[in-house]
Amino acid sequence: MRLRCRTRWLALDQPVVMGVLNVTPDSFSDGGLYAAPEAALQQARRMVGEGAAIIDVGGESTRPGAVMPSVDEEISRVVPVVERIAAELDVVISIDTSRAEVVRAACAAGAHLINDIRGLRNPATLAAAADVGAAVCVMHMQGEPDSMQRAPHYTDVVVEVLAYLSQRVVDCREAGIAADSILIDPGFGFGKTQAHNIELFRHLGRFANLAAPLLVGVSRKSMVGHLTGRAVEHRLAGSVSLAALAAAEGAAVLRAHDVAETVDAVKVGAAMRRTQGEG
Ligand code: 8Y7
Repeated sequence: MRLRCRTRWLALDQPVVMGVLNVTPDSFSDGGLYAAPEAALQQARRMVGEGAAIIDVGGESTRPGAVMPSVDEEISRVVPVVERIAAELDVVISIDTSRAEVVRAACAAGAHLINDIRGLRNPATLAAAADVGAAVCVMHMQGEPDSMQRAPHYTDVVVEVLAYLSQRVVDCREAGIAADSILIDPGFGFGKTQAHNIELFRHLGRFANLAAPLLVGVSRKSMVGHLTGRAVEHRLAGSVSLAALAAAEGAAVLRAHDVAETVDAVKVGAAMRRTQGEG
């Protein structure tokens, strides 16, 4: 099994780790205008050295209350970093964006995959991704980052998220995205209560059996905080535990901040995966 990512193929026979690289001003606050891309590149080098197969570059903070950057601002944050990673590192470059202009600029600079927390619901964004031949990750989110945690509601969260993702895969294909260029993601923490997150995680196997490989992002999230009672800087053990469980349930890509530890965790989880026919 492999994912077609514009000019590259990503092998998914074993689960892989997507390293998180935030290039928002708050993430490199002491860096200044010229130091920021250099600091980001250094972090990308480190994550690739630790075994990341994908680097997810994000120029829009999804923290509730964060101000949306302008399109030009988002492009000026991500493009210099994408160019330098593409020139130097042998890795799939993912862009965390919802904007068509950013898709085009980032892919022209060397990006391969569009990771859109809004599920490429903007038709221009989806068309841009299809145009440039990028792979896509369609994530489920109820609401928008600013308001999504106010009152998440589902009749049956598993059924509803499964149906949404199945439909998005159809929509992506109809828009011209290749069948082997699509990842799906239930979107842990995006318009979900802790009960919803747990319910989704307990049924991950059903998501792993949909038409597209499954991406799971739980690293350092409040879901881990709820389970362990830990503040964000102390969620490593909880995060890698969930990563191992997700790999055992068939997740193909684990999005994580702590790459080295997550690489080990997914090896453990993948080895314990029960395949069809086994008890
Ligand atoms: C996810 C994500 C974030 C996730 C995918 C955080 C950008 C919040 N979470 N993308 N992005 N899946 N596909 O805590 O779960 O990292 S941002």
